[in-house]
Amino acid sequence: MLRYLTAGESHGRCLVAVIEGLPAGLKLDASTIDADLARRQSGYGRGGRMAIERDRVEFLSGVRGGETLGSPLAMLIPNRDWPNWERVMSPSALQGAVPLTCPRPGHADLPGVLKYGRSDIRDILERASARETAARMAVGSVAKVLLSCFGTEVLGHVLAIGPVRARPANPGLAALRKASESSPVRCADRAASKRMVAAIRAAVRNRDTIGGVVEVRAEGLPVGLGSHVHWDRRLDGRIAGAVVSIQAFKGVEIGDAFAVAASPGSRAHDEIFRARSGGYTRRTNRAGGLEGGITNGMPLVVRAAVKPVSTIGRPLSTVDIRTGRAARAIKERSDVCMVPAAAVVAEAVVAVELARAFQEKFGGDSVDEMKRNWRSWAGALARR
Ligand code: EPS
Repeated sequence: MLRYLTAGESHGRCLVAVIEGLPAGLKLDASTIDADLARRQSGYGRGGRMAIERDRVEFLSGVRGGETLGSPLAMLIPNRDWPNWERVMSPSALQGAVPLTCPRPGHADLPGVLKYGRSDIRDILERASARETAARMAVGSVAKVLLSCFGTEVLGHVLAIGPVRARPANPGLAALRKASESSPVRCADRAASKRMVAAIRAAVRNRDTIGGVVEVRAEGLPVGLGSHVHWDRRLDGRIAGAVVSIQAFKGVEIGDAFAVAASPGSRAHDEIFRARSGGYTRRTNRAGGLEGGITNGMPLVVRAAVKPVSTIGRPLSTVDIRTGRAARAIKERSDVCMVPAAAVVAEAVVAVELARAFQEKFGGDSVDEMKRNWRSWAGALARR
């Protein structure tokens, strides 16, 4: 089974990711992963930290001569900010670390200190921080390399920032990639991109933060990934769980879920037709590529809501956990908007879930074995 863990604090020495269950023979080059790490760092609205970090991955194990071995793949991403934090984040005696005691509403600060019995909020925020998504991005990047062996591509882009929404369009993945990757906010609609940048500027002026909506699309998926038979094998549930597990994500829909909830059944589903080339096809994709937790051969469409960053320049009311008195929340260096980064992190976690589903369906200890099983499945489907 493909699975992974990450370790690392935001201002600690480094981030680490370990992936287990990758097939042998996957061609991996650190530069591919570094390119995705750079995508995650870009986007209008990021704070001062991104000027410090230049995320790069180092393979610690699991790769030899540019190919995976089937053994655990361990990756390390150094934190360039570490020298500035060595004293505050030291694993041994702390020197000059002032405890943070005013929790931010919306952050893990308060439930975290209560749950873990801590008196310094830093003990919570360091791991709750979205810095951890750099490690998840590296894992997702490897998953995308595996998916590309089977002609599957995944892309995250931005649909809305604050009140500004992109015009609905579905130009296909290649055109969507070109347009969104050249936008400062990762949005394929150029006019909306400009208004999104203006909305972020307004948030900066107001010393506020701003959230948005991202979308992940995957094309080239075979029919039959996931399963209807058990709740934890339904691919829609796994994808939704993975997406809302990303820092600051609060909501998710698959296909046109929320619009469909307001439609009659006769306009909620995707009618089935015989394809000219054999097999089956649809003229709509309201289900977003999944029926009964199983891929149906249509593109996967996942959208998600990202809340505004909870570190706000004009802090909200809170209670000081040391004194019990009313106070203002912590104001640390942070991002004003991280929705463009959130889109690529969502892409990464969806890619991981899809790669897991591929591995379950096509098995195999090597990429070649997986490919044989995949081709045989495609042949069997063509005869249905
Ligand atoms: C974050 C706060 C900021 C962000 C950080 C997430 O960092 P700092 O506190 O060092 O200014 O830049 O995101 C990253 C470092 C990153 O790589 O995405 C937070 O509190 O969640």
